[in-house]
Amino acid sequence: MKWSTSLIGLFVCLTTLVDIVPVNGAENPRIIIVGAGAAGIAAASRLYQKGFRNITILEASQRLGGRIRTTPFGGGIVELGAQWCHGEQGNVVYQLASVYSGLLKSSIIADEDAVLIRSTGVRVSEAVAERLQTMAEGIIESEGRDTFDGSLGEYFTQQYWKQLATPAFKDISRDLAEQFLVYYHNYERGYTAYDTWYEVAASETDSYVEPAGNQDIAWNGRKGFSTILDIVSGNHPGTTNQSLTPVPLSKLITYGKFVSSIQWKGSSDGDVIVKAQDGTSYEADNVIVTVSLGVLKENNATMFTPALPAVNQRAINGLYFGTVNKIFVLFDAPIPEDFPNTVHLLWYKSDLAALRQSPYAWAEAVSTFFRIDNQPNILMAWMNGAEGRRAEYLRDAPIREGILHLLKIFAKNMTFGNIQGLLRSKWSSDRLFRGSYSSRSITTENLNTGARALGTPVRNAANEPVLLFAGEATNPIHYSTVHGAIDSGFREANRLINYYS
Ligand SMILES: Cc1cc2nc3c(=O)[nH]c(=O)nc-3n(C[C@H](O)[C@H](O)[C@H](O)COP(=O)(O)OP(=O)(O)OC[C@H]3O[C@@H](n4cnc5c(N)ncnc54)[C@H](O)[C@@H]3O)c2cc1C
Ligand SMILES: *[C@@H]1O[C@H](CO)[C@@H](O)[C@H](O)[C@H]1NC(C)=O
Ligand SMILES: *[C@@H]1O[C@H](CO)[C@@H](O)[C@H](O)[C@H]1NC(C)=O
Ligand SMILES: *[C@@H]1O[C@H](CO)[C@@H](O)[C@H](O)[C@H]1NC(C)=O
Ligand SMILES: CC(=O)N[C@H]1CO[C@H](CO)[C@@H](O)[C@@H]1O
Repeated sequence: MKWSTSLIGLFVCLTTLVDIVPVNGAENPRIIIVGAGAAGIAAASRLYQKGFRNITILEASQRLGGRIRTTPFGGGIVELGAQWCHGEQGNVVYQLASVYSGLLKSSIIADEDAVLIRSTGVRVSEAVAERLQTMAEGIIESEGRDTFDGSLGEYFTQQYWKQLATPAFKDISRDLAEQFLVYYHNYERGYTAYDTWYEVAASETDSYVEPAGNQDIAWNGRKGFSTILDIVSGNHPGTTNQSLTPVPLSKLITYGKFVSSIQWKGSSDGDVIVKAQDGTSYEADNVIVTVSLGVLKENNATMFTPALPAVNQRAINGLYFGTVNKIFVLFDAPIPEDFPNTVHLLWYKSDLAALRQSPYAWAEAVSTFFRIDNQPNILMAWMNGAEGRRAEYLRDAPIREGILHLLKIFAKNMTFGNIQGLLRSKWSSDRLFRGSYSSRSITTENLNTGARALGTPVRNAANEPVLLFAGEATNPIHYSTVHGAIDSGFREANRLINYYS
């Protein structure tokens, strides 16, 4: 770090003014942010608001947003990544976006209860479905998990069969109970991004704290969820918040820079040296790394020189990074009116066995069909687990046939239009992500690590935070979400703001 004490003193005097008078010139600390996803943009914006001007965002792809990936399709947009704002209170996405009228609205999936359909095409009665769902959610949220020494799968199945043995559930057939269990596991592994709940500890050190309020809030407008990036950076048209200076993102971001090496110690002048795969090299006083946990896992051996401290390494190894994918199917006619907003698939054992022997075996990955907001001709399927990950390598044709096969089974009596187009995510095979979002496995707990460990800043000999980590996986209470990513970006920007003040 090249700031002399006198300069720091000067900066202290200026900090009260910087909101209005940005500090310019070479004395500005040079800050590199790796990754232009939600966390990177939030960090850049917070620093910019506080007068930092020498900010460079290195982004490997040619677009901003990362796992916010709003994509034109079917005359409107779909979200290949983040889709819903989950909750209102204590959710920075809601807090920032709800001041603009008409941007957010309750999603159609919040309007009605999910419908369970069995592989005979018969629906489970609403009352029974609700009792089963409430019971299952109760087990997931129960305090007994905390003291259970085993996997979530073991805990859940034990509790589930215990409940089913009680008089309250004596009307539920063994068949239905088994079908529900298989579906619920499939859904849950998509929702929380792991392959099976037997690899997840029942008791988690980092427990997700759910922001209160509606968990299914959708976006209106042409830019969908990516609107939040405009809002965070003061670039949303009609921004009236005078206290937010528009951040010139196109000037700060350099695209096509896959950062392959960060030398955080040992340079002659104490600079951090960041190298991109194309051979270009950058110097900085501080670097905020926001790449996904999947990217960190894959590149850990070569990305940092010297190797990261044990606390960060253990977190990279121990935290889990799972995959969930989406398929959007565009029909030339609206989805039939009888088709519910959310449909969970319940398999009879023999039907599932037949599926596994069929050319559509991959389709076991699908737990749920959703209608999506503002797009009456589009159906969305979620693909979970290892089968869903493998399906990334299939061509579109077998995916399309598999979807039609599922609809023939679960929507027997309904007539869909012709398929006009297919769009799907491939989060695992994409080297810029290597998965969808972070979660916790038994290894996470055994290594006694977590989001805080991953987010521990790396300091040089002078105790300056030279290498900082943001991104959803570093958020101990809001991991796996956009609000978690934004909070983490603000957190690391604040760390530098405090350090320099
Ligand atoms: C299918 C899916 C559904 C989701 N649904 C929701 C939802 O409904 N609601 C919700 O709140 N959240 C949801 N999420 C989670 C949410 O999208 C993420 O938590 C959040 O967007 C992560 O932001 P980030 O900034 O931490 O990381 P990222 O968005 O991954 O940003 C990191 C950036 O770094 C870049 N990069 C990677 N490697 C390098 C490198 N070596 N050098 C330079 N740049 C690099 C990447 O291209 C990327 O732009 C979903 C995610 C997925 C995948
Ligand atoms: C950032 O710092 C570098 C090195 O001191 C300097 O060359 C460059 O002009 C600075 N950029 C801005 C925008 O201040
Ligand atoms: C299809 O069957 C379900 C229940 O089995 C019923 O609710 C729905 O109305 C039927 N739809 C049509 C188009 O017949
Ligand atoms: C305006 O921006 C400031 C700084 O980011 C923030 O604290 C405040 O909540 C914002 N106000 C509104 C109404 O969005
Ligand atoms: C943090 C860390 O070093 N983890 C892994 C890095 O990559 C090598 C090789 O892939 C693994 O063996 C390490 O455990």
